[in-house]
Amino acid sequence: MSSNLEFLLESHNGISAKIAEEVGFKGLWASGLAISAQYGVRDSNEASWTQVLENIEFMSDAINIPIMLDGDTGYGNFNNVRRLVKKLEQRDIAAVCIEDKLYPKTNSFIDGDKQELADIDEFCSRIKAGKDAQIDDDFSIITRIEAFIAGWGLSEALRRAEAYHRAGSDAILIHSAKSDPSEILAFKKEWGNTSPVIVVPTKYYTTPTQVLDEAGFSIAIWANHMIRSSIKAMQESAKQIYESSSILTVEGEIAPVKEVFRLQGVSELKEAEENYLPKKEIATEAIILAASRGEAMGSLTDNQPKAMIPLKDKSILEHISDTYRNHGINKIHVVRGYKKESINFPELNYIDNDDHETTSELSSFHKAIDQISGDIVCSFGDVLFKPYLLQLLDECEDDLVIVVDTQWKDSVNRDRAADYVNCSQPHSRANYGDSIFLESAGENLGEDSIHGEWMGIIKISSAIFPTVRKEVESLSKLENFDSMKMHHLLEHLCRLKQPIRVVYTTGNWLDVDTLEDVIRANNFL
Ligand code: SPV
Ligand code: MG
Repeated sequence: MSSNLEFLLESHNGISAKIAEEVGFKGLWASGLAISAQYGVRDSNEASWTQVLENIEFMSDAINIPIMLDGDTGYGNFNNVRRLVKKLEQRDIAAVCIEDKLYPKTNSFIDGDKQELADIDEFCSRIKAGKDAQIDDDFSIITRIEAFIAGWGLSEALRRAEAYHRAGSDAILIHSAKSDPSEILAFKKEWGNTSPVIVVPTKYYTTPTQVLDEAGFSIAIWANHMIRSSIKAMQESAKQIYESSSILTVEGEIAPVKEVFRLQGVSELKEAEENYLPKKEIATEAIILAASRGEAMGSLTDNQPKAMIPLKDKSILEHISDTYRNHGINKIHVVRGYKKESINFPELNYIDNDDHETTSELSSFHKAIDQISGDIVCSFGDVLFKPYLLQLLDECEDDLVIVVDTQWKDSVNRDRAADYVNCSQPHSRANYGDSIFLESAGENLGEDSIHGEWMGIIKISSAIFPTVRKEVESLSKLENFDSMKMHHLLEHLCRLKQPIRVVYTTGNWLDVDTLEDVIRANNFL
């Protein structure tokens, strides 16, 4: 097939424009029908022309390919068209198509044969005024001939095409409501190459595209397929959610929230924030416990600890320290142990646990708090989490705060050692604003008493810090200290009636323990 024929896809708002651009369309048709429909109104100029302008401005901002606006009849006479052209150029719109009917228009597929056509001379005045108004030579005015739609024949269509061409029209859109292409082919045969001809095969959709190409048409417009596909998808989801009173079954069938963010360009905003926003000065320091090897990772940890395993473009440890830094925590201490020489980023502070082979988490923490005394947030070198969790900690004034995932039942840690917690109230019974405190923590809590899984993130204020240090000191005297984990400290503090505030949340973190987790982490980031 020769490649003369180009295609425009209908779009009706910023996100549909973006999607069309991403799949490869070189240009878009901002359909009047679809824009009206997404506003929930009829294609009868019920949406005002400024509402259309506002909509198309969002589309234009979202993409870099040209847009042809379906400008209906031009929203009035010559004066309205010239003002429209001016406003479209200001919004970087490449072309407008105006049809030879009267304002307010009706969609061509609703009793088209009863529709009144514009007087030819009057319509030509709209074309001329539009062409005179444009500043950019590349702006195009397409004239749409509705003669076939309104029940007139080929000679009327040609008579109009001649007149519009003489008035300055850049291309003709020849419309037809027939289910075969006979009308548009007959027109093209007579019109030849006098000016480019555009078609809208909505009704004669069974016509092979090759036929349109061979006939010499310049552009085929797929005029309403984005709005129609989204209507069907929304109807199916709405029905399913309504009938099941749940969102569980649709979850796998709809775009993930992450995809919404991607289409909105959230990552660009994150970068811009880095560039423009003043860096927050936060006194809090971070401790990352990263001394262990991570045996479950196999040969990936032969020469480096788990925290140094690369995920996407950087190591787990760099992802974690970036999360802290992006939150304004710049003083970051890393407790190293296994293959400590492989961790040497200059911007991080290091504390070594040279007994890493015979000791556990609490021993690493002990070594760290010997050297620090301020407000801290502590987390593990294999736990990725979203910055939002640090925000949750900030919002809590309490001296000791932990973040707990309520979705412990679905956790990938289900068959592994996980830090379960029992709290003063389960999430399900807590009211907004209730303060919830830790009652007990451990790997072996009974199912009935588990209220969530601790993500390993704890905030310790400078006010409580001396107490915590004293308690870690006293635990360090115990025979089994070397095998103690952080949850033993939590449990110990609970027994001492030291309030540990619990912040419940759902997801937004990932414990990277196994090779499958590495794959999960790639999606998480
Ligand atoms: C539109 O998409 O709004 C059009 C094409 O004008 S049609 O609906 O076929 O008239
Ligand atoms: Mg239209």
